[in-house]
Amino acid sequence: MDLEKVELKVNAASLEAISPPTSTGEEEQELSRLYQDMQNNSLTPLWQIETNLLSRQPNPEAVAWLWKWQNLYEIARRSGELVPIHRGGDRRAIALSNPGLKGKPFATPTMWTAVQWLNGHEVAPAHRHTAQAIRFIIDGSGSWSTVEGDRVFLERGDLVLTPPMLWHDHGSKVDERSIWMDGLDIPLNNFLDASFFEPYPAEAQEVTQVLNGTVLKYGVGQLRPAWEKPSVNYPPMHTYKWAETERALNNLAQVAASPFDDVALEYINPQTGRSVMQSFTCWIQMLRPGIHTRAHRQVGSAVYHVFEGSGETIINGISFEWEQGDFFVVPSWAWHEFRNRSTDRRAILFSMQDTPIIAALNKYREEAFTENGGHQPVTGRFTPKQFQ
Ligand code: GTQ
Ligand code: FE2
Repeated sequence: MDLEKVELKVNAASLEAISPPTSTGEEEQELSRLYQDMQNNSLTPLWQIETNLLSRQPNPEAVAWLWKWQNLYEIARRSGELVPIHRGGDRRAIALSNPGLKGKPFATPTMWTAVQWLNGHEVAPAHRHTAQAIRFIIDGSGSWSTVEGDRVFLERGDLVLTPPMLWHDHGSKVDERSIWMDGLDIPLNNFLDASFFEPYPAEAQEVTQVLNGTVLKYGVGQLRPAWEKPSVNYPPMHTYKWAETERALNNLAQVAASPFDDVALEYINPQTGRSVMQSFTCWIQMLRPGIHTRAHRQVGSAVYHVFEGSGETIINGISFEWEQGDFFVVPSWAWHEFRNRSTDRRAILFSMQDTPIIAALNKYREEAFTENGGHQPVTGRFTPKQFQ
């Protein structure tokens, strides 16, 4: 549990280790000239950085963190008043910026998570990009997303997918504002130097089929229009409606649950069984009243949004108390367990996790916490920043 923080710096001990004890002043001078020449020639000796480079276990820069809904909402609302949506920015999205990531606007090393605010009667203009995207609707009704000509109306709890290079715009014909969570693989996409982006020639796409057509055509999931081929790269439907998701949670709760995550479901492409995006997966989980799960840890990072209820996640021994609307991050290889202290209210968490990319590269590992009945000793409490 105590991750050793090994600093990247020239280590005096290792310098001594490689110079013979009998070394003369002249040899030491030679050696320091050697290191200087390495630096001048853009070279680095492995023997001085190895412990950090090949750490014994993941040593993430991202930290466990919690963002309060009250703050997010207020800041998004004020942005809605002061900041128009225009081409170039395209979206009124405010990114959760992990304090461990040195000012980068990313929630974890692989994932961008933002809160997006759309005023009534606004349009967030159409564009497409190689970054893979999802949105999970938090509040407001009457707004829509059009993905590749399919327009879907958005309600609380819906998951909307924007696979790579599909045109998408969001808009509204009602007075009420809409607010949702955005999840994209922007940091991974940029790390791999794979970013392409194109604005659409018009503000919004033309709608090319019946409204909510994607849901009508594919929403049941277990049946496919017989004349179509299975959709392999990403799911055939762009939207997973909350009513279906909730039904699945309630059904699963009658049958089985995970000791680590309680009643947890992964959104999948029903035609392949795979995650909705290649670079990250989405989960919905219900923590039943009174549940306290066992701790475990995995390679890969996760961002959670509290869709409903309140509770606690203990991450590496620190208690993170959350309530509806909050967001929190679990970094790679961090012990974590969930608790719903309420005796009568369920808690529901939506999350995005970078497991698919980790697993695809054969880097996935997980471990259960076996001591103390599977529960970590709590050594502290996270104090969230409160909006002033
Ligand atoms: O809604 O299309 O948070 O393209 C970042 C980039 C949202 C979007 C974001 C995007 C979008
Ligand atoms: Fe986009």
